[in-house]
Amino acid sequence: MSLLDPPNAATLSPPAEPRLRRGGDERLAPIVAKVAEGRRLDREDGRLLWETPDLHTVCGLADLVRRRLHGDVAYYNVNRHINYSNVCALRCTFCAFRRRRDEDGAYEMDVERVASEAAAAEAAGATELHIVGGLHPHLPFAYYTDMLRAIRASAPKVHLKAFTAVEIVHLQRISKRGRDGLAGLRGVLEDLRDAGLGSLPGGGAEVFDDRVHDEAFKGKIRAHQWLDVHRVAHEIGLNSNATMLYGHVETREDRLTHLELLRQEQDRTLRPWAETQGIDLDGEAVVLTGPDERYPRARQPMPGADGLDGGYFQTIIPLPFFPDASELERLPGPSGLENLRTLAICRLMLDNVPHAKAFWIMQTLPMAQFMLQNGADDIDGTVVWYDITHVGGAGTHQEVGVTELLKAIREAGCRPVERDTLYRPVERFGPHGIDWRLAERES
Ligand code: V47
Repeated sequence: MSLLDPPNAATLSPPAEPRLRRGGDERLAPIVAKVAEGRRLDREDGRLLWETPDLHTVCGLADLVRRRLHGDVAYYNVNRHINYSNVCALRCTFCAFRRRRDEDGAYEMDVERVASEAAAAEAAGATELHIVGGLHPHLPFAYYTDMLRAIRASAPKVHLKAFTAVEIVHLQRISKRGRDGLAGLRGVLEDLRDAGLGSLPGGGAEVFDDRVHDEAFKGKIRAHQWLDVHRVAHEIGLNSNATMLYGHVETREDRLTHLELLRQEQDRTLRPWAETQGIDLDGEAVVLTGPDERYPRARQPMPGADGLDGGYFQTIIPLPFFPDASELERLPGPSGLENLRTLAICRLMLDNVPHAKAFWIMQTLPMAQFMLQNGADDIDGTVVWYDITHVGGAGTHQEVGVTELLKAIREAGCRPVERDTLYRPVERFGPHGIDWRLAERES
């Protein structure tokens, strides 16, 4: 084996029982005991996880629960992002993507262009399109449903993960259902689903706090509206993701509130399923990260599982704030250690969300690789074009091939598994690795 060969995942030792390392922060002992037993961490625990200098133990615990959930598997996917327009009526101070309609660099794609990009993505083997844009003041609701239908026609197999909750509320308004409350929201989501929408991405959540909202993204939807959109999406059978944008004007306390609100919502969603699975609830809490004996049947929800009527949050994606070219350029953005700790704490506090994603485009591939050993089980995909942030001066063209993703995952001591958007394993066949089908799940 040359020094450049990645180590074999099988050479890594299996997860140890959680314990405090010698010289570790003794205050963490009760948290270690809770993780060992699969009991929920509370807000005080969260505070300590942020405060302690013993990052080693924090990351070790996150790695342990990640291994309980996923063993040595690390997920990636073959995807493309399409940002159909950067024109946006909002003025979020952290955003360097938005343009006014009359501003240099403003663009909007017509439906044909989006459909042809989708066809090219499918022809290149992508299983997923991630489609988002700004709140365009003039495009009508029909543009969005036409776009989905046109993609369905030009790329019938690809999964459409599209529109943040912020866009969905905008669509509710422009389709004149703003006054119909949750029924109006449901109508919009049903129309989009019927036109081809497959799931919702996690964007637009930022940080669930009113002060931060007013300072950094005034005019955007508030926490309860973001949660309403995802709840209704789940009710009509769509899965979704959740993000947390951190490292700007929020406090660590605000981040804990954000995670608690997501956790509460997911408890509510998953409780009937957990009861069907005989999962031993921790009071009202559905904890998926405990020791094996707490899960007589399935440990994790899968689409269409017994007792599961609709969708749920699949993955938490902590997004580190990048100040470059935004109105908050004066801020430094989070450090590497803060990124690592935030990921680990997300993994530990969000014990009822099956996956934690280190989005390599924002974390960088070397950091995402490291995160696979500290709580993350997913590094997202091949992406190709990414417009929202430009990390370290990167251009919009950011592509890593599957070979590079595989190498990064193996080097981290993990076993790469290609997934579709719903975390079902994908199998490639044919001469160029472009054809794909869903694989049988390992038991
Ligand atoms: O909502 C905007 C964030 C998000 C900046 O669901 C910024 O699988 C950092 O949600 N610095 C969009 N972040 C990205 C997103 C996402 C990405 C990958 C996968 C998934 C998924 C979702 O990007 C926005 C906002 O929170 N963002 N500006 C910035 N300067």
